[in-house]
Amino acid sequence: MVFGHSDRGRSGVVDPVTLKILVAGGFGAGKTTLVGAVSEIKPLRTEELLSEAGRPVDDIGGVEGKTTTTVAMDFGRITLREDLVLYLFGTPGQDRFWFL
Ligand SMILES: Nc1nc2c(ncn2[C@@H]2O[C@H](COP(=O)(O)OP(=O)(O)OP(=O)(O)O)[C@@H](O)[C@H]2O)c(=O)[nH]1
Ligand SMILES: [Mg+2]
Repeated sequence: MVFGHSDRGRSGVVDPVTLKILVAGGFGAGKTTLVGAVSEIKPLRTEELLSEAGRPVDDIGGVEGKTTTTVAMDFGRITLREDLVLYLFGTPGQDRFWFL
């Protein structure tokens, strides 16, 4: 669904207030799982397989069974009311993406 500016007087449609929520945390904390679990749309995911090159720098302690990681941003959406929409962004968790 695409939101744009509306003319309330003619169409009766109200521009929703949109709030952004950033889900941040360490590697494997469950950010992607959270966004996917609560989003009303199919979430945008940027999962890539963990690589051999990343083995020396990516700490998978505690989540040894994890095979992929977020490399850009997750995105999801929740419409709370007609005029109130949440945009959910999930950050990558690996240290090398800390700048994001
Ligand atoms: N026990 C438990 N496990 C969870 C929960 N949420 C997610 N997991 C598991 O923990 C792992 C977390 O995976 P992700 O959701 O990809 O974690 P992430 O924080 O997005 O990981 P990165 O993007 O790689 O930093 C997965 O194996 C999930 O199945 C939770 O609430 N409880
Ligand atoms: Mg993730």
